[in-house]
Amino acid sequence: MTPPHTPYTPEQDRALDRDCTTLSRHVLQQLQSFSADAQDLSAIMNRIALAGKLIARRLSQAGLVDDALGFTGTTNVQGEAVKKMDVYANDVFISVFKQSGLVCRLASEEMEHPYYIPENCPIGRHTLVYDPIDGSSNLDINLNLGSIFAIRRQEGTDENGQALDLLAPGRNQIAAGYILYGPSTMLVYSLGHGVHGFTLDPSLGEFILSHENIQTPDRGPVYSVNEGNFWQWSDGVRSYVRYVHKTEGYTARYSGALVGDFHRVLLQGGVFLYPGTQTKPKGKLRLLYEAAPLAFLAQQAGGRASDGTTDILDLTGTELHERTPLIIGSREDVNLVESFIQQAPNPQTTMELPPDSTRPTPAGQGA
Ligand code: AHM
Ligand code: MG
Repeated sequence: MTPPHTPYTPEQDRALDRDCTTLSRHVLQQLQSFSADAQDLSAIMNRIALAGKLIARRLSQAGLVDDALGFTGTTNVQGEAVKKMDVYANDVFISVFKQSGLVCRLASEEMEHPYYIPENCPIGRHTLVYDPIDGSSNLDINLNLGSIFAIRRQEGTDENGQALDLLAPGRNQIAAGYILYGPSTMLVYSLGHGVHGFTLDPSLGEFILSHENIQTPDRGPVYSVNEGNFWQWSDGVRSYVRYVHKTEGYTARYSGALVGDFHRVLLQGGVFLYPGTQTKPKGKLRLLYEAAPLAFLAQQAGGRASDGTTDILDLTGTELHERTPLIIGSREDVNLVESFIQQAPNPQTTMELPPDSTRPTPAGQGA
């Protein structure tokens, strides 16, 4: 029987207020410490949240203000067309950390080399790695987007300015998370003690705990992959996708923005894949600021992430903007994809591209 409608009472509001857990309070609770390091991490998370609020605000007005949408006319270090919002969001992260005394380097998808803040280095030996706007092809059509981040501790002095310590495995990350700009803005993060989701209450300007201790189901119905690349995948990936086509209970979901697609499988189970293709053998996604942070979250939520043979958290990079194939989500689903890849007669084989493989990139989409 449907319970009778309970009329709203001001007490409900007060009860909610009393239970509101803000991000900064949560970080300190998670660390169970008020040490200087814990305070630093709490402050870093607060700055990331501030960047998320600024970006969310700009996105919510993007169709109404000048110079928010569209391309800059330049390409980034990876040869991808840069959008105005990519630049804005990258600058937001820099500006919220610039005079914070909290991090001494910022490494991002939009910068060839890390941005150094030398005056912070003696006190703040953390590095923030981030993708300021992920899923840029969704920008001009008002669909979901994200920012991805991880906090790493600087190993060594990085005297030659090459940031080689950032190539260490993702298991070394201290914290990781993302901000999802969807119908509501959410910040999901982990400090290595479970995964927790916060929803931005715009009336308070605060991220409030809404999804505590997220657990990914061991398997789920969703497979999330760009099937437009079908003929460019290896035999193993194609066999897996043929298998889900023939098996009852699977459903496809793909938004073209990793954060939203990952958020779905994190909460509801299933698997997201961006495998290598013939033109991009390591796929499209970057290890340092896309795959590794999300792998950290997946693992903390009981799921996992792989490049097809190796756990993403065990991969060491050879360069800052290195790409990796990514298979991420529910543990059993990731294992299943891996088994198709590993059992394929020749894991490296890819089909010849069909003759009309040079179709133009659709308007509004970068590389
Ligand atoms: P971006 O960081 O330049 O936006 O690229 C990453 C995005 C991911 O969000 C998404 O999963 C993927 O690219 C989509 O690529 P495709 O359009 O090839 O399916
Ligand atoms: Mg990205």
